[in-house]
Amino acid sequence: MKLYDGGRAPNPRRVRVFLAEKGIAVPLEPVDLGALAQKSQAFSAINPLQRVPALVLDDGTVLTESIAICRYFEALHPEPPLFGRGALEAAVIEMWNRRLELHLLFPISHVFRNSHPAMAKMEIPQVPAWAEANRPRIEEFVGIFDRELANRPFAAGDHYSVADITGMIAIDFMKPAKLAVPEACKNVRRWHAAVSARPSAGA
Ligand SMILES: N[C@@H](CCC(=O)N[C@@H](CS)C(=O)NCC(=O)O)C(=O)O
Repeated sequence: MKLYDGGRAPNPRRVRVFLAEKGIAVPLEPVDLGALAQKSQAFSAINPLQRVPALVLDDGTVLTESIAICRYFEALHPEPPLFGRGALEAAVIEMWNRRLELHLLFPISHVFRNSHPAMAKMEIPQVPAWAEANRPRIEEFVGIFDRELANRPFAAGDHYSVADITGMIAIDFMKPAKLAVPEACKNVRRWHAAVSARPSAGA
């Protein structure tokens, strides 16, 4: 088994943090995104979408999509449960993970990819207006998330879950995108500090 990794990029980090929470060690194969190694012939043969992470199993099966990879490891190593226990908890975690992906991580990624000069070689064409269109959406969602976190310690309830991983990495990704959590969003700041203090956050 080999995990094709992308260093500081957010999606590969989601999988590394998930593995660290589970205490699972998987051999990593770095893919140098700065050098556009994801677009090489060799890596395109592994993932024609030219994106990381990608997990190659011993029988040659290739899994891509961060959450699909995390679900694979969750099924093999159910403890600690990061996708929830029972129908309701699992659904609430799924809901918050999707919300944090669709309304936070992806819009931040759109801002970064469409406004940062270093991304011009990856995001073709860069559309600065799309970066601008996403800025207010991010601020609106962070406000909604802040109100939710007034009543619970973690993104989806009383327990740390994959939704916290997606959320933490999204907030961390605000820095290179030159975005910030508003001062007034004290609950998001408190939650982010708490999840970032976990040893897995350094993965
Ligand atoms: N939906 C995919 C997204 C994967 C993705 O976009 N990965 C980025 C790094 S965070 C990438 O490989 N980018 C390379 C490129 O855009 O050329 C997932 O969840 O894993």
